[in-house]
Amino acid sequence: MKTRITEMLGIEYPIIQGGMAWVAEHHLAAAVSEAGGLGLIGGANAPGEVVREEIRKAKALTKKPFGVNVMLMSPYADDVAKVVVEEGVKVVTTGAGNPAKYMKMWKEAGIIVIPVVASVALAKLMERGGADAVVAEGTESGGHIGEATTMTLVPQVVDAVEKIPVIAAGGIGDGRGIAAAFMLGAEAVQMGTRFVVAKESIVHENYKQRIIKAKDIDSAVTGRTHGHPVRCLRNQMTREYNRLEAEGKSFEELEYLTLGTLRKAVQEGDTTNGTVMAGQIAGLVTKEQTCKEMIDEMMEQADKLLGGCQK
Ligand code: TUI
Repeated sequence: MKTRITEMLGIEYPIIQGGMAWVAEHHLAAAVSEAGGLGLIGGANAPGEVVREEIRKAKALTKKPFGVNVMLMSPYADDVAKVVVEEGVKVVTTGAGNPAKYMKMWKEAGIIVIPVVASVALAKLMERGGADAVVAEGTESGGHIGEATTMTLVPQVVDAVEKIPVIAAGGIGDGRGIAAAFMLGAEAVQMGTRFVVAKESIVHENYKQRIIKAKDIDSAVTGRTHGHPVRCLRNQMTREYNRLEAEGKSFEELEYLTLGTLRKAVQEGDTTNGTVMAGQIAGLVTKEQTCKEMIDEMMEQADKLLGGCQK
């Protein structure tokens, strides 16, 4: 399935792994790239030197292309932005903000820049600023989210940009989701939740099992009232957060409640008091597989569905 995205990135399949904080480290990124997709290392809130080490470890595991996600709300975003240039990273995606101030440096270094956007306005701004593609991420996604759904956002972004290809994200977990994204005009997908449970993923087994056991209605959003909505699976933490949020507690007090809770869930397996970030598609994810098994299975399914449309 050749698209402008597979050609631009030099990958076999139009599947990009999300740059998930604490989850998207070198083992997962290398496994997705080895399986023919594009693996990403998530810069998240990590210092530049930690990200540099991750990049070097991924290079040791795969000769195929992989990328780095720069989380723009990170206090270390400036450092990580420089590290990707110094390490010769081929592809950079950005999240949770506007990457305009790094664009010139990245383009001069020959980096393929793909901002994640949650609105048409930012997509257009990014194209004018020199982005090579955009990821249009719907509110079904895990983690930090925008308002529009994938179904509504993707075709509007496809129509709004003039030249660059669009990657769909949010709520995609199998070949049907990939085929649907292509029907909306996307030329690749970005997926996070399904890859969290990959055999190569280093997240705690409790976290994987929480996703595997999740039902359709298990998704919750914290922080809406303060303009920093984060989607995760509901548990004691989200109930407590939403209770305090309804009481009108300040953003600072609520943030304190969630400090370090993603790490607690991912590394220590505390899925009761930790933050179990995952997208709404968690209910569809039912088994642990290798990244290659996942990608082969999804591409076969998508190919069958799209076969009749491509002729
Ligand atoms: O970035 C994400 N997802 C994330 S980042 C993250 S780390 C975090 N941890 C705790 C609390 C908050 C963040 C977890 N998940 N997705 C990409 C994304 N970007 N979704 C939405 C946006 C976005 C939103 C607003 C991009 C730009 C924007 O405004 C741009 C502007 O003009 O500032």
